[in-house]
Amino acid sequence: MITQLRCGERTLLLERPLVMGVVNLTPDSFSDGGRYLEPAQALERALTLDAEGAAILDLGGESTRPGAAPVTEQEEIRRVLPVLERLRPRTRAILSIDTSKPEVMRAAAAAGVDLINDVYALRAPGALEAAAASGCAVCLMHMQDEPRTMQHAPHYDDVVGEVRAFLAERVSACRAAGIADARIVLDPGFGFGKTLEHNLTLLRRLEALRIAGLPLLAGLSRKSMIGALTGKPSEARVHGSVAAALIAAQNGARILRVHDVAATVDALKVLTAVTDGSAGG
Ligand code: HH2
Repeated sequence: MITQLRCGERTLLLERPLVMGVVNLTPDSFSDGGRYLEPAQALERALTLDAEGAAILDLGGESTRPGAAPVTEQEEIRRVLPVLERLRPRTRAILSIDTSKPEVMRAAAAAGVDLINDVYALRAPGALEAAAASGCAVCLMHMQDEPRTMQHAPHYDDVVGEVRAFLAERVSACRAAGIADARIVLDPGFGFGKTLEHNLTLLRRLEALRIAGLPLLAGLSRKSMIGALTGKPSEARVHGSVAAALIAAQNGARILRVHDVAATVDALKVLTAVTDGSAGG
């Protein structure tokens, strides 16, 4: 298994599961939309998540929730860049940009971002080239359909096999574009064109998605599957989300994308203490 992720000039060690904290700079994200729209508020939020132990801070200027309104390149850059520029000199955390647009990737890379997190897995025209040229690490996520319609009628004959085949194809496309395996992270895309059953199957069989030893990322935090299982609204899904993150880590995920960083970091400390000790008996 690959335990070092190359992010430009930097290396992220993935020997143990790490937390990626979500900073949404959007008016309409499903769990925290509109709360951190001003650059100063967003910066403060990012620094709080950093202090809580996030190894990666993921900044997003476009919501991908079902039915969310699309955002132009210029608007996305306007939302994200001022925060990135102020954040870069103030943290050692890996900075990630959650985007699918090549122009945004280029602007973010110039501002010092280390990782490109793309829910379209670099399928937009020019995205592969922009990511390759950036030197950044990339996260390739599976999505069936597109955000506007993805939850209408998700269907798979074999959800694990199909997600795996998609990710394998995207890894090949990255390699052909000059992105080395040491720069790639894979993500099944929980909630992106999936029913509750599909999500549970993917979580149960996460390890089957490891392709060429590449590290896996899981984003389960506050998602509707947690709501379906607990009956709670998004702001009250912390406990369910921590449980899901822990299961994902036990099943092989090395990066957990979460809103509730402090709680997840504590839970992972407990898990890591148990798994680290297991080798010595
Ligand atoms: N989920 C969301 C956004 N980006 N990126 C990856 N790699 N994996 C995920 O599961 C993932 C993601 C959706 O969550 P959130 O950012 O909270 O909401 P929104 O898209 O509405 O901003």
